[in-house]
Amino acid sequence: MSSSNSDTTNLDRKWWKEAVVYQIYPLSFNDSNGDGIGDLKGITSKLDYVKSLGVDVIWLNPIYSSPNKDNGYDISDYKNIMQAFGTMNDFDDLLKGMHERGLKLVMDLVVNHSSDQHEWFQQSKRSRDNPYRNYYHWWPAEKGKPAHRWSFFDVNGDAWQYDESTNSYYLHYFGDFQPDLNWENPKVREEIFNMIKFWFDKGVDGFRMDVIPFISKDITFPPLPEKYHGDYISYYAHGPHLHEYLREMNEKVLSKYDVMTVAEGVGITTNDAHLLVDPDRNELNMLYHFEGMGLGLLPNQFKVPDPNGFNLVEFKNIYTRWDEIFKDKGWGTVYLGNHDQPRMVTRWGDDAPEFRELSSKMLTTFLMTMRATPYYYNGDELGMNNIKFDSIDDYRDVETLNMYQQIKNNGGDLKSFLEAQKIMARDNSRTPFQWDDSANAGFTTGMPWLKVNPNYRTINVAAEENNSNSCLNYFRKMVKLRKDNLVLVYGKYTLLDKGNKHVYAYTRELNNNKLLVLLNFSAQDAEVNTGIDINNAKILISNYTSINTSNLLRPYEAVVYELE
Ligand code: ISL
Ligand code: CA
Repeated sequence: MSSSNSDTTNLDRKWWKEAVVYQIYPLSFNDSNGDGIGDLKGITSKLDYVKSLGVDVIWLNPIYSSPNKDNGYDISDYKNIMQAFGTMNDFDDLLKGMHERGLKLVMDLVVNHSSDQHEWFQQSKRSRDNPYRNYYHWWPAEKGKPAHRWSFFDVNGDAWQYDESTNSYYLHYFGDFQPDLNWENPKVREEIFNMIKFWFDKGVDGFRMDVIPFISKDITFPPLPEKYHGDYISYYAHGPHLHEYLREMNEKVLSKYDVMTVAEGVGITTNDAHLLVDPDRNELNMLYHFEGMGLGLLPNQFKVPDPNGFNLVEFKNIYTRWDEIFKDKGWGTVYLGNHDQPRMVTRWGDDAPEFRELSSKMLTTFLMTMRATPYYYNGDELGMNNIKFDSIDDYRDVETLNMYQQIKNNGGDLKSFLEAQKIMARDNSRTPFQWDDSANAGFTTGMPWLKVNPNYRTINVAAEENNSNSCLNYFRKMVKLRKDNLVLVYGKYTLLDKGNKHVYAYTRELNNNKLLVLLNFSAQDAEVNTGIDINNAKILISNYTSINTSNLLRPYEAVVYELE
C-alpha cells in the first residue's frame, strides 16, 4: 500500500515532520530509588517500553536544578540536573540509551524566567549597581507603582513584586519565585545561547521552548493598551523584539545543528504563526497553539468547563484553520493533552467506564491522522483519565493552590472552583504513570509525590500488554499506520460534512493514495454524509472489533479507510 506513497519529489521532507513526539513527565514516569519522585534512572530503565510504542522523539519536561515550586519550570541552574532527578552522569546514560535505540531527545527550554534562587537573581537583587542587575526587569519604587501586569500564578494576580532590599519591584509573569529575564540585555542572550549550545554539544536533538513568545517586552511598561484589555496574553506574546531575538538565536546556535524546535505558542494565532515558523524566516520549526485548548470553557472565568461540553463544529473549524495556514508553507503540530492540560480522554472524550477505551482510541486516531506533528502525552496511550480530587489537600500544583487562595481571599465560591478543577486542573495529568497492579502502580516503592489514580489496578501497562484490544496496543498500531503511510504525514487534508455536530470526517490525499477518516465524537450512533462511497473501501484500522452493519457510526467509533 505504501508503494503509491513513493513519489516524494515535491515534499519538503524533514525528520521532525515525520516524527511522533512522546512527552515524558519526569516527576511522574518512574521512580528508581523509592523517594516517591520519578527520576532519570527510572526513565532509562523504561526506554525499551518507549521504543516499543514506535515513537521517535521524547520531549522531556525540565530536569534542571530547581527548587521545584512549579515542577521544574523554576530553574536555578541551567547546566545542572535537579538533585531529585539524579546526576549529569544519569543524564548522559539516558541520552546514550535513547540514541542507541534511535530515539531523539527534545529538552524543555525555560528562558522567559528563572527561579528566584538562580545565582543571577540572587546577585541582581543585592544592589542597584550589581553587574547582574539588568538580567531582570526592575522598577525603582520612587517612580511610583508600575502599570499593572497580570501574573499567572500570583495570589493577587499581580506580576510586580516589591523587594525591600533595593526598594524596587521586579516583574514575574508567572509565580513571584519566577522573575522574568531581561532579554534586552545582550549578556542575558549570550548566556542563554551558550547554555543551549552546551546541551546541543552533549547531543540533545532539540528544544520545546516554554512561553517563548513572552521573552520580549516593551520595557517602558506603559499601561496595557486599550485593545488588549481582557486579552493581556496576546499583548505579552508580541514583544517588539521577539523575532529579532529568535533570529539571533537561530543564527548563533540553532542553525549550526540538526535539531528541532517547537514554541509553546501562547497567544499566537493563525494570523501571526507564520512569522515564527516559516522556514525562510530562520526562527523556529513549529509551534503549538492554544485555540483548541480554550474550547468548551465558560468565558471570563478561570478554567470552568461549559456544562454543555464543547462544540465539535468549532473544534473542526479550529483544527482545519490551523491545517489550512500551513498547506503551502510552514508546519503544524497537534495535541490534545500535556502536563498543563487535564487528561485527554476526560476533556475531549468520555471517561465513563463504557466509553473510556473507545473514546480514547478515537482521539488517538485523530492525533495520528492529521497533517501536523503529533505530540502525545505519556499515559494517554493507556487511556489514563483525570483523578478528580475532592479536596484541595490532594493538589500539589502551584496554579491550583494559589488560585484557591485567591478565591478564598476574595470570598469567592470555593466549592465550584473545586468542581471545575476536577475537570481542568493540571495535576490530573501529572499523577504517577501506571505500570502494573502492584502498590502505587509500580511507579514507586515509597510514597508518591502526588496520589496514584486508584484505577491503576486495571488501567496499567502490564494488563494492556496482554490485551490485543487495549488502548496501548491500539496506540502502537496507530503509530505504525502513520509511519507506513506517508499520506498521513504529508497528504492534503480536506474536511467533509463540516456542519456535522457529532462526526469529524476528512480525507488525506497524496499522489494516488487517498484515505478517509471518520470519527464519532459522541456517545450516540451518528450519521455522516461524506458523499464518498465506502462499499469497496478497505478498512485500515478501527477502534471496534466487530463489523459495523448499519449506516451509522457507533458511539465514539473511529475508522480509517483506504479509498484508492
Ligand atoms: O497551564 C496554564 C495555565 O492554565 C498555561 O497557561 C501555562 O501557564 C502556560 O501555557 C505556560 O506554561 C508553561 O510555563 C509555565 C509552566 O507552569 C507550565 O507548566 C509550562 O508549560 C511557567 O513556566
Ligand atoms: Ca526518585
